[in-house]
Amino acid sequence: MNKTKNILMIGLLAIGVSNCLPEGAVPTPCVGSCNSSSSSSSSSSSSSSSSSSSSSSGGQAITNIAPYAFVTASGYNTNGVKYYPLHIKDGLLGDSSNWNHSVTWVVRDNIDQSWIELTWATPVIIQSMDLYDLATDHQITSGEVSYAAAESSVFLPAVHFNELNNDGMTARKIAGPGNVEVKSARIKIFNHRGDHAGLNEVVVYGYRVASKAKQVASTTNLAQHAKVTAASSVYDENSSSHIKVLSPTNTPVGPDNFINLAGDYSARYTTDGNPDTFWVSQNGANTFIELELDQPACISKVYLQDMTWNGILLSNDILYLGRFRHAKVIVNGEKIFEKSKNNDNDYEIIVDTDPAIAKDVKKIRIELSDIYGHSQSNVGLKDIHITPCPS
Ligand SMILES: [Ca+2]
Ligand SMILES: [Ca+2]
Repeated sequence: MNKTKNILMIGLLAIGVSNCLPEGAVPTPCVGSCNSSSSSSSSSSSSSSSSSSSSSSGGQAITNIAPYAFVTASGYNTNGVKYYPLHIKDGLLGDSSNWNHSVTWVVRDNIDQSWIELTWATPVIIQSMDLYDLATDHQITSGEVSYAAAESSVFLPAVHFNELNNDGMTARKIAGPGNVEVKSARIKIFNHRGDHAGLNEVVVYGYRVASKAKQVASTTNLAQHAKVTAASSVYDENSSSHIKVLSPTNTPVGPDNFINLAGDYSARYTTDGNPDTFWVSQNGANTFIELELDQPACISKVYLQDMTWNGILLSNDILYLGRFRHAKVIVNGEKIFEKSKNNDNDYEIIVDTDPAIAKDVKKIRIELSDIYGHSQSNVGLKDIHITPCPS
């Protein structure tokens, strides 16, 4: 199976095609020394999905903290479809039957200098990390993970790893820095097999240090450190059975329950800081999205970037979108802050909160209403910016 040809076809097809995953590819058998681990590695053993999600350290539970990291990368494949960096923390795994452009990160150019980095809002403790390779015959064959110390920003000695498991569904475990507080983890690719490389998913076992969790820099966008936990149904939802969900024990399971997260217009894209990606709901005046933080934070403003008038390219048609005049922000399920646009031409709403009330926020629900424009049903958001309270 020629995956390179396949990805080019996907790119051509995907100029606007977004309501289906590419077809035509079949599961590719593992070729070459797929399970080789002949050379030594300083990383720990390679092939088991970790099951830890509830052990504790220092009184804080060890969980997957990847969803609460902001993800940046040296680049991503923009060949028609977009293999965005944030796909490594969406809890979704694509299988080997296609490229799964909406749940994987893929690089195409300068592969062996490529990197992807997870950064947390405040210091974290990391016990270990699971890396899931792309589920294609293209494979990362060596690399390293380096962790930046929270206090000094100096990178700790890197942890080298050899080839990732080529099935894309089996993790390779990488050692963490243990008790040293860090603020980011950078995964670098040194060698690969095939024409592309990337990751299906990254799971990071650790916790954000609770005693320092309020020391958020004023420039931090807390939305980028929040997990999208629920949203109105998504236009053009992608219901492919090729996508698996990482369960709470980080085992790939069936395609249930991933609505609103997979797909090209999913709710994830409101938290990536990228105005070119967006969430489109088809619920009109009942549109909502819910975000969750791993540690309580004080929030002072919620900035909502509306869609533009012009609509978005969908398959061969333009989908003309509605817009919203009114936004309601509900924190921790009880306190409500709201705001209306002054002018229908405004492309944003900034909802101010009361820091005396919104001081220990973990859950943020945003409701959009008073719809106008080209559609009474399809509204959405390009991006969300949540500003922490001044320290
Ligand atoms: Ca993923
Ligand atoms: Ca976005």
